[in-house]
Amino acid sequence: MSATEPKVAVLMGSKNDWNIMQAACEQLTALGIANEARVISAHRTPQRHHDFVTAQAPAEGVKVFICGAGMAAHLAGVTAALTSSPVIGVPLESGGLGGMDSLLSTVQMPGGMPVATVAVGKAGAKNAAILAAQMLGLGHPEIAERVKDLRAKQTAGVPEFPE
Ligand code: RP5
Repeated sequence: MSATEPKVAVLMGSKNDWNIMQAACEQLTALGIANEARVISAHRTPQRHHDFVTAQAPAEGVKVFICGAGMAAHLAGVTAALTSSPVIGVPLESGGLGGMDSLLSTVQMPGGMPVATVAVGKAGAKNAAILAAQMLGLGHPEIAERVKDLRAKQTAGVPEFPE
């Protein structure tokens, strides 16, 4: 991967989120997009969060942030507060409320501070990666082509009849 190649940071609030968030990294890798997974908690490691988003990530060429968190999920929102790069939030089901807690925490951002919120859980992690690729594809035609290929293969893989 070259230094000028855009990178996606995949952040998660706990190492316990990795079993779901690895779907984002796998999808990014399948699309040939450089990615880096980091455990960063808005609540437990606020300094690590600040340093990564404001200094390390821009220096590494990160262009889009994907943030997965459960419970009182503030990771995506605080990331959005720290950067003007696009932030995609993946609500995770890790509390006792089936993901409704993290969904509302992630999606209900105040005006002026967007977080593109995707589905709860693994489908959301995968979609976050594809959405990040679509964003990067606006400035990188080769990435846009790979997204088109993915969609075409997906369409071709849907049978017309159940049996
Ligand atoms: C959130 O709290 C994390 O994203 C995780 O989903 C949830 C619980 O964290 P652990 O207690 O499992 O570390 O910050």
